[in-house]
Amino acid sequence: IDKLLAAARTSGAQAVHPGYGFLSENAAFAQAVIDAGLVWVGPAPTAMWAMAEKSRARQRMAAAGVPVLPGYDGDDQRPEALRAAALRTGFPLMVKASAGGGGRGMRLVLDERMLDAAITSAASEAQAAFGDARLLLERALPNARHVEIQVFADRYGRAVHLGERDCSMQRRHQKILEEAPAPGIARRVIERIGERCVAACKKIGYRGAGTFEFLYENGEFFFIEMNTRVQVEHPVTELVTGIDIVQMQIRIAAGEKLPFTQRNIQMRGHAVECRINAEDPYKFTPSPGRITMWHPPGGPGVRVDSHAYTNYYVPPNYDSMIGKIIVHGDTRDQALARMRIALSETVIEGIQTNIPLHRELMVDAKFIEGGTSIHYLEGWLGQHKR
Ligand code: MV4
Repeated sequence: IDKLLAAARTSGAQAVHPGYGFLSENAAFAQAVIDAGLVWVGPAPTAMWAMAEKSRARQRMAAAGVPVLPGYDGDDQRPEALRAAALRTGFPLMVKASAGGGGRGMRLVLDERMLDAAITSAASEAQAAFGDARLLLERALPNARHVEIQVFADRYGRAVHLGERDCSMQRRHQKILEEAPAPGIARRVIERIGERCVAACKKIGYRGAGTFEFLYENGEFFFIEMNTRVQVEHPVTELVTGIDIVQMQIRIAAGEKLPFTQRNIQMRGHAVECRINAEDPYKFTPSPGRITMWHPPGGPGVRVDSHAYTNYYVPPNYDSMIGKIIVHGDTRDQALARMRIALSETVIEGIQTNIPLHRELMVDAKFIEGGTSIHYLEGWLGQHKR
C-alpha cells in the first residue's frame, strides 16, 4: 500500500483505479488512498468492508429485498446455536466462513451426522486463514448455475443494472469462460432480480461498479456474495450494452451523474469471453516463460484485452491469466462461431496456454446447448482425461 501511494505521488496521479486484482477489494487500501488526498475510483471503503463480511452482506441484502437461501447469519456462534440453526435449515447444508468468499472456507454437509465435525473444522480453518472464526449456514443447492448481475450507481442516489453474466464454466473457483446474456433465462426474470439489486444499491448508498453474485436453479435466484470491484469478465457486459464500464467508473469517481437511466440501457446480441491462461490446458500447472510468438485474432466482433506481445516474458509470480478473447454476435450461435474462428487464428508460442481446452469446449454439445451448471467443467475434465 505504501509503495503504491508513493508511486501515485511521484507520478502526479490524481486518482487510483482499483483494478480487479490485488487490493481491489481492500477497504484499508481504499481508505489510505483517500487519506493521501487522492480519488479512489471505487465504492466507499465502508461499503467494501460491509460486503467483505459475508454474514453481514447477506443480512443487508435480505433486508433490502434481495432473495437469499434459507439459512443462518446470526451473531450467536456457540456450537449449540449453530447446530440448532442447521437443523432448522435442513440438509444438504453449506457451512461458510463469514470472512471467506470465493469458495474459501466452505463445507458441504449432507446430513446431521457430518454436522458437528464440519462446524468445528470450518471454524478453526476460518480462524487460521482469516483470524475470524464466524460461520454462516445456508441450504446447499446441488446443481446451480452462477449468474451475476452488474450494477452501477452514482453518488446522487441513481443506480442501474447492466444485466447478467453466466459464469458457471469454472474449475476450482476459477472462471474460465463467461457469457452474456445467460442462456435460457427469460428477460423478465432478469429484470425482476436486476430491479432488486438496484433497490439494494440505493438502500445501502452504493457507488460505482459492483456485482451481485447469485446461484440460479429452477428459475430462482439466491444471493451469495457482492463483489465491490469491476470484474475480469466485465467486457461481455460492455459488448452487449455498448457501455464502457471502466470509463463510467472514472466519470462517477470524478463526481459526474449517471448519464443514462434504466430505460436507456438495451441489451444487443450475445458476448462470450475466453480467459487465456499460461498453463497446461489439462493439468492446469502454470506455464510461465517467454512468449516467442504472439499473434492475436481480429475482425468484426472480436476484442482482445491483453498486455502480452511477442518476446513478452510471463513471470512465474502472478496469476496465470495473460489475456482475454471476447467476441460479440447478433445471436449466441454467431458469437460461438466467431469464438471458434478467433481461437483458431490465435498463435501463442513458447509457453503452454489453455486455448486447446477452449477449442474443445466450443464444440461440446452440452455447452452449445447452453445452461450448464457450476459442476459441468469438472465433470467434463474427468471424462476427458489425458
Ligand atoms: C454455495 C453453493 C451451493 N449452495 N452456496 C462457491 C464460491 C462462493 N462464492 C459460493 N460458492 C458456492 N456457494 C450454497 N448455499 C455452491 C457454491 C459453489 C460455487 C458457486 C459459484 C461458482 C462456482 C462454485 C463452485 C462450487 C461451489
